Parts: sequence; structure tokens; C-alpha cells
Amino acid sequence: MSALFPALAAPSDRPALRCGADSLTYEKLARAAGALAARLAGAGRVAVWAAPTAHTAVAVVGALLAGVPAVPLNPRTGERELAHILGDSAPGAVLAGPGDELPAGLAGLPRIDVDLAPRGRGLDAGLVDAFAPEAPALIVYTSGTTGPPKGVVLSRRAVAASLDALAEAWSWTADDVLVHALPLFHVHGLILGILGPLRRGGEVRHLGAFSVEGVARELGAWGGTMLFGVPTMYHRLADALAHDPALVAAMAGARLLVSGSAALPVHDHERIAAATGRTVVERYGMTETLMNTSVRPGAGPRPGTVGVPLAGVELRLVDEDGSVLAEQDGEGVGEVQVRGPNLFSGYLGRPDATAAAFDGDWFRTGDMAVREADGAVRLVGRKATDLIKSGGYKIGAGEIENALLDHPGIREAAVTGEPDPDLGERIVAWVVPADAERPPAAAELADHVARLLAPHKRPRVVRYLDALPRNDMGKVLKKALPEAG
Ligand code: MCA
Ligand code: AMP
Repeated sequence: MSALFPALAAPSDRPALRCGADSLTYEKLARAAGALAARLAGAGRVAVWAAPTAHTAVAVVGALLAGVPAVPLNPRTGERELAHILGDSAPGAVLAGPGDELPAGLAGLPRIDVDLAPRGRGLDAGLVDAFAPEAPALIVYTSGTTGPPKGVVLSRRAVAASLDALAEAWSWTADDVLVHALPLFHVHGLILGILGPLRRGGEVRHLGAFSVEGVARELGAWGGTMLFGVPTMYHRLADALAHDPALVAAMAGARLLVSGSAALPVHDHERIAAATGRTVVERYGMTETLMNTSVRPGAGPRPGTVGVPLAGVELRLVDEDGSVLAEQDGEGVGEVQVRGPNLFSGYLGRPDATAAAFDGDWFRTGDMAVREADGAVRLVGRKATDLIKSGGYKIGAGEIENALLDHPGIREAAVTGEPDPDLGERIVAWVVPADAERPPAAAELADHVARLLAPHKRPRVVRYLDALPRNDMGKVLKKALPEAG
């Protein structure tokens, strides 16, 4: 049994976390998270209203110190998605910042306000931080091709193993100051971006919301050493570099620029390298596997690849017949399968889905790749076309189709992803209105999906059809949609 946060055992006055106006040293973090942990001891499972605030970080660290699994909730989550997650994960309470306004869907749950500066004695009573490695740490919801999102159970062992493998690959230490603006209800922003620096005893500065100015400020004169972002953020930074010398200097001075969650286009790699002299390092992961591979800093530019497996991660490519590809020839395409201590423990309450996701003890990622001669992995696509990656978020076509079909003005709906220079892919809804004379407006459909599911799942484009193209069995032919439109 080892601690997740060694720096909290003998906390110092070194900075741990800054988010907006709130900043906490390790001493203050230990007091705040320790006090919360003492209140949570013995609780079954807690939801965390994961706004981009210091309260979210304290809530999750407090839950981990108490050995209580935390379920981060998207603070913009829609009513249907929220109801599903609450019903599925059955938390006993919701942790939130004192100023957070919670939706009606959470009214039935006891609310525990996170106090960043608690007063009184015995505040370190909750500082246990030593539980069985297999104990669940977090349950993170992720979309599949059909149906509502599934809860991915991540153990303390998986979190620690993945963060330590990244530390080794990136020489990530307590001297690093990480800057990021990622949402805190997914692996990237929460586990890598908040728990990562805190496990190292270093500092994290969260911008609250992504902005080019914020990145320039925190990485520049304010001394940030690392930046984590999704490709959409790097694309926007690359656009701004052309006319922002302060941003050029800030990015040029950073020790490490890391991109993940989706592919960073080679064009954006090149624009950033040309303007700053710095190479963006790509790493590849998944909610179920945490991090699998990374380009090694200093190994030279490798745009288009996601690098080699991290320490402890075994990775193989398997072709359509189920044969393992033996050659690393840069040509043979197979599904990426991984195993190692970084893997999740299963989907919450879904042994069927968990079993289907594995080939023996190898996890099937659904990502298709080739391997270069030096072992670097080059992702070339996904097995499931009904999964869309937009802005770095994974979104299932099926859940949006179901939401659209619940709109009274829609008779048929199909959802696809289209290439988008900013978002990677944009969500396109192909709809057959119930009344061709009075089709619902695109904005109304976007609002409808945002209200039920989440704003990032809303269609960016709506195309109206008289009928969806279908085969003899009645199955929608998504490949034929562009001609139909
Ligand atoms: C617009 N908005 C709406 C509507 N339209 N709200 C409600 N209803 C509507 N109809 C609001 C949005 O809420 C948002 O508000 C604003 O308008 C803009 O929204 P959007 O267009 O979605 O945002 P964006 O500016 O395009 O965001 C780009 C982004 C974002 C910042 C890059 O996509 C992002 O944060 N991506 C990160 C995804 C991520 O972390 N993925 C990790 C999972 P407001 O402006 O107020 O917010 S993958 C993972 O974890 C694995 C392990 C991995 O490998 O990393
Ligand atoms: P999620 O399920 O939201 O955790 O997203 C995981 C998926 O994001 C993976 O299965 C990949 O398809 C994709 N992904 C993550 N990192 C990268 C990367 N660096 N390049 C390309 N795709 C990535």
C-alpha cells in the first residue's frame, strides 16, 4: 500500500495549486483535503461537481485520502446524462464549491461544500492516503457507440502506475509547474492535469477556461514549465503565434508542450515548431487504459506518431483475423491492444461490456495503428465509425441520435463526424423532420441536445433530408449520407 500523494504526508509551504483567485500551498491543501477526508470517512461513493476550480481538486484529493471513490460530473451536463450517471453510480453525496449552483437533478443528494480554508483542530485526521492498490479511486464516464456513457472504474494502482510512467518518460518532477485549461471531469484534465502534479509534489495552475492570453501569461513571465492541451487548443495557439510575440516567447521557453486526446495535425505541429523552435510531444491514452504511449522529449520531431509504449505497458497490434502482427514495418494495420498496471478494473455494473472489451487479458482499444521500425505507434483510424472525437471529447453517435429522436419535430436522425480544422471532427446531424413544411431550426436542435446530454455533444451542423438512405434491412447507410444531402 503506497500513498498517492507523498507530498501531503509532510506538507510544506511550496505552492500546490492555483486556480483563478484561489491558491493553495501543500500545507493548505493538506488541511483542506484532510478536513474533507475526515468528513467523508466511510462514505460509499461521492459525486464531485467538477467545475474548473480549486474546490474540485480539493474534493477529489479529499475523497482519495478517505479511500472513497469519486465520480466527477461535467458541470454542464444535461438532465438526461446526469440522471443516467447518478442512477448508474449511486453516489451517497455530492461535493461542490460553496458558490456552485447545482441543477434540480442533484436535489435528492446530500451536498457537502468543500472548504478551502477550514479552521479548527485535527484537520489532518483524514490524511490516511494508504488503501489497497486495487481499491477504486475514480469512476469516469465515457461514451460508447450506442447507449448512454459507461462508468470506467479506475483503481489507485492504475492512477499511480500511469502517472509514474509519464513522470519517467517526461522527467516530470516537483520543480515542474503545469499550466492547463482542460475540463476536470475526464482523465486528461483531472488525472493527468491535477493529480499528476500533486503526486510529483509540483505545482498546477488551471486557467479556469482556455484562452491564448492565459497560456501566454502563465507559461511566460509567470514561470510555467509544462503545458497540457488537446489539439483544438494547440490549433488555436498555432493560429495566434503568427501575431503574438509574447506567446511565441512563452511557448519557446516552456520545458514541455504535450498534446493528447486526439491527433494533432502535422500542419499544426509544423506551425508551432516553426514559430517557437519547440516540438509538441504527443501521448496516447484512453479513459479505460490511462496512458499507453508517448513520444520521448528530445527524441526528435515525430509528427504523426504517438511514440512508444510507456514503462509497464505492453502493446500489440492484432489484425482482422485475430493474428498478432509480428513485423514493425510501418505498413501492417491492426487494432491496438494493451495490458499493464495502467488498465481500468472494469465498467461499473457492466460485466458483459467489460468482458467484450478484452481479448484474454489484453484490452481492445478500438484504435487502428501501424508500428514504425523503431516501435513508434502511428494511429491511422478507429474500428467504430460511430465514435466522434470533437475538441478532444469522445462522443457516441447513438446517444445524440436518441436525443434527436426525442424531439417532437424529428422523425429520423443519423449522426456523423466530419473533418473540422478547429475541433478535429464536428458533429453533423442528418434529420428527417416530422413535418417537412416546418422543420425545427438547427439552433433549436443544438439546444435540445445540449440540454439533455451536454453542450459539447450538440450538433454543429444540421442537414435536412426527405429520408435517410437505408439498406434492404432498414439499416441507415451512413456512408451514403453525403450524397443524400
Ligand atoms: C454553445 N454553448 C452552449 C450552446 N452553444 N451551451 C449550451 N447550449 C448550447 N446550444 C456554450 C458552451 O457551453 C461553451 O460555453 C461555449 O458555448 C463554447 O462551447 P464549445 O463550442 O463546445 O467550446 P469550444 O470553445 O469549442 O471548446 C473547445 C475546447 C473544448 C476548449 C478545446 O472542446 C475542450 O475543453 N476540450 C477538452 C476535451 C477533453 O478534455 N478531453 C479529454 C477526454 P463556455 O465558453 O462558457 O464554456 S479524452 C481523455 O481523457 C483521454 C484519456 C486522453 O487521451 O486524454
Ligand atoms: P477517451 O475515450 O475520451 O478517453 O478517448 C480515448 C481515445 O482518444 C483513444 O482511443 C484515441 O482514439 C484518442 N486519442 C487519445 N490520444 C490520442 C492521440 N495523441 N492521437 C490520436 N488519438 C488519440
